[in-house]
Amino acid sequence: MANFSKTTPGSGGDLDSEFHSLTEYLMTTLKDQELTVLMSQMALACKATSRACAKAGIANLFGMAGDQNSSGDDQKKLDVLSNDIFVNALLKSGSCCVLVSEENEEPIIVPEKDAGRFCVCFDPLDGSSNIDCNVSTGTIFAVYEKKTPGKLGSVADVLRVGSDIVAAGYCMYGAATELVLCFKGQSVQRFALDPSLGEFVHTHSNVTFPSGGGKKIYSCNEGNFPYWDQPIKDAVTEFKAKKYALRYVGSMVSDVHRTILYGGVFVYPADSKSPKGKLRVLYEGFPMALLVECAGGKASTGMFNGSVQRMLDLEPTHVHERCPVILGSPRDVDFILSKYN
Ligand code: AHM
Ligand code: MG
Repeated sequence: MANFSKTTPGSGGDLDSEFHSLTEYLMTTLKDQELTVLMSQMALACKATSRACAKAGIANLFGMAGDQNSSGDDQKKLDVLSNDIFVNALLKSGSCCVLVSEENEEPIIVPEKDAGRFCVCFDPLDGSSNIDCNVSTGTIFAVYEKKTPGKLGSVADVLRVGSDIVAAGYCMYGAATELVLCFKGQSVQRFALDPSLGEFVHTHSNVTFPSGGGKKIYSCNEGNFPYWDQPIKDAVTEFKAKKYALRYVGSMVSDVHRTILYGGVFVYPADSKSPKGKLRVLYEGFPMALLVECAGGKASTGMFNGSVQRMLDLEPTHVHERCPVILGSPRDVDFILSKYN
């Protein structure tokens, strides 16, 4: 059996005779058939979405679909297609009872005959503003185990603290397609899609933030500076004085991926225009917070509803609720939070 606790070199090239796949990882480490099937279907949907993004130009998939999503944002063709891909794959898995998607106003309650133990909250294609100009986008997801009695799931199964999440991950559709995963109590793992094999190949174990905080990078939409509270303004002003670099893709998956690998901090704070911030708790804030914490980082809301809170301690009351996000290396998150003292 492969030892997934050690860092393995990138593999899966045409001449390699030994590599470890996501399928092997799931089957040998999870010991839970229903969760394995769920994650396999999730990976299949990521591959199909990756293919759709790669072919968008030639398949006429750029542009608007002509409708709006749960938050009133205009939907793009790829938003709609990727949502259909994930909903269909997860419904067919037989392991889900509730699905919450950014693209669906109401949670999908899976009929009893097809229902399983898990609830999945996901943003099928995050970073919509980047779709048409071919900048990286991504899928973000969190998995909960059903807690209410009976086979039929309910919204109460997903409106709970983030620390109840049993698995979280994101798939980045960039120069390469990468899947980054974390199961509760386990370390963060990276897989890259080998298109010629059609399989996610294991590339890195025990992904952690660089020691000491890593590169000095802050990542935020600084155009919102005038609307931030004073502690966030002070922190960003000091980052500049300390010669931090500003890096901001505008796709949460890319910005968080870089933050975990290189270090620094990603911030989407509350502001006077959006007092709850922009990003959604269930399928943006929570899964990223779990991954960041599992990688040795910190995730906070900053000042929110009167106190500075660990993000995973929030208890949302609505499936599309938003929260401010401050996540990254302890060095930089603690520095920002110290401004609230
Ligand atoms: P979306 O779900 O509509 O794509 O919005 C979420 C995205 C995140 O990926 C990103 O961090 C943020 O919105 C960027 O927002 P802004 O354009 O305000 O900087
Ligand atoms: Mg989104």
